[in-house]
Amino acid sequence: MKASGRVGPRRRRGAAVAGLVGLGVGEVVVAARGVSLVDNVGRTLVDWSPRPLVDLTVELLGSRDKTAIRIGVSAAVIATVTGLAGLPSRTRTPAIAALAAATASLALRRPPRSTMATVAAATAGAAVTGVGLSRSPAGVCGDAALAVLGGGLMVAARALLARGRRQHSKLIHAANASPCAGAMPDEAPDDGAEAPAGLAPLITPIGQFYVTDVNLGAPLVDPEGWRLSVRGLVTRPQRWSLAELVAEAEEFDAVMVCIHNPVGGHRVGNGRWRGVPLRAVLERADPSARATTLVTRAVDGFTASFPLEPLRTGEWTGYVVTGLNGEPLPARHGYPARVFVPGVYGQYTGAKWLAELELTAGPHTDYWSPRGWPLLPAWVQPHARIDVPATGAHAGRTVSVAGVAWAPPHGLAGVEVRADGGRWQVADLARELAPSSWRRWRAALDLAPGAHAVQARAISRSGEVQEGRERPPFPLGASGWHTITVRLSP
Ligand SMILES: Nc1nc2c(c(=O)[nH]1)N[C@H]1C(S)=C(S)[C@@H](COP(=O)(O)O)O[C@H]1N2
Ligand SMILES: [Mo]
Repeated sequence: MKASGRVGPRRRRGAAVAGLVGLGVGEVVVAARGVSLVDNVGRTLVDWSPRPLVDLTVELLGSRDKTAIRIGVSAAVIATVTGLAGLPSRTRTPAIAALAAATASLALRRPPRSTMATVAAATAGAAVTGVGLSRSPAGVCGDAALAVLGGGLMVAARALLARGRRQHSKLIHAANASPCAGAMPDEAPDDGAEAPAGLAPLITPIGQFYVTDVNLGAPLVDPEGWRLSVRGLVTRPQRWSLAELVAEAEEFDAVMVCIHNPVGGHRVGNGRWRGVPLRAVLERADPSARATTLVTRAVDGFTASFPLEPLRTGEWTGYVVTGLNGEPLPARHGYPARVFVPGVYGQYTGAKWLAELELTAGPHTDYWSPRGWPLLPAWVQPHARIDVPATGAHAGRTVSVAGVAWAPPHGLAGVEVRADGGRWQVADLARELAPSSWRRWRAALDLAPGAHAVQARAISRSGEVQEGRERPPFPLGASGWHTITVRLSP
């Protein structure tokens, strides 16, 4: 074999396969510990991405962004291995070792970490890749067989991770079966609305509730050893067990909105939550007079902070949440506990997978602050979304329009609809569950044959009218009126 020189397509193909098999071996080794190298590297790259790139990815890919990141990271590792194929064998081995070390250190940058498993995986992956690169080039069939093996290992690793998640979810339910749960809602929520097909449910089912975070897979927290510590500038530091929190939790209905939610979008969910009021949690710890800021810190290193005063006085109502829709908080939504201040956009509303509440003096640099987002919590803007009818052709002259609208924390005062920039017409509102909850609405519009632009806007109880000017999510949340096109046949 030549020690260096030009790399032919066969050699490149063989190297790509070696990279894939090596990565597959590494993924299987860590998956047993519930970790993925690819996911953790992806998470670090997301951390390092400039905000406009993150915004663009969210806009273009929506909930498929995580799959795209996984594919991108895997492809980058394989491409790097392919690039190393041309090196003389003397330098190739240290280069592969360096690639493995870089992968491991990128994967270990942020908690939660599994150092031993990550190092073992990177080592195993590098060894397999090294062997693969030093063998003489195989034929198409040999490479194809190895590629299938590598792909199979990647799939097996995802299956192991999924099994770990299922076991965790059983653990969650076992830990919350018995008295500490108390999470079943007293009665099914009802707003009296006759819901046409296509209208969002009053309470968003957990499976449809949007998920947004800076991880590629949810951190799985063991409830047994978990404690919520309340520390920093307090006279009585606290350590809450999950059972203690659950025992004091109250039910509340509220909508949670991601600041990336576009006009008319679905990065929003209306939940029936259970949580301990932050005011009570703070009172027990007794913040010192110097404390000005409450930092909510998660096991993934994410933080979101609040000015302390409005939370202490109850001007802003917040909770340490332990339950959603009659169930313990699902892993993806922050099990075992998260902070939620209804009315504040998701990225400011508190940490999921809560590890501690820290009281500090002076402002705190949060996860999003260095990424250019405003420092203070941003408040959800009043918003009306049209769910019905679907854009497209309709028969008849009267079109029934329906949707959901929200204006937390003060509540929704009204929704108005109009066609083709005409007069705003008041919509009927279904019964309100709570001011912070969303409300379903409907209206009938009489329209002539042809195409019409139908719009809706929300008005909050504090007198705020939803802004019609279109703005992107950065920096204060998207604005503009949701507009659909309805076509009436002649
Ligand atoms: N620990 C942690 N908490 C977090 C985040 C995160 O990345 N890590 N993302 C925030 C953002 S941007 C939003 S919109 C909400 C989303 O909550 P959900 O996924 O339960 O809908 O969680 C917030 N809390
Ligand atoms: Mo978000």
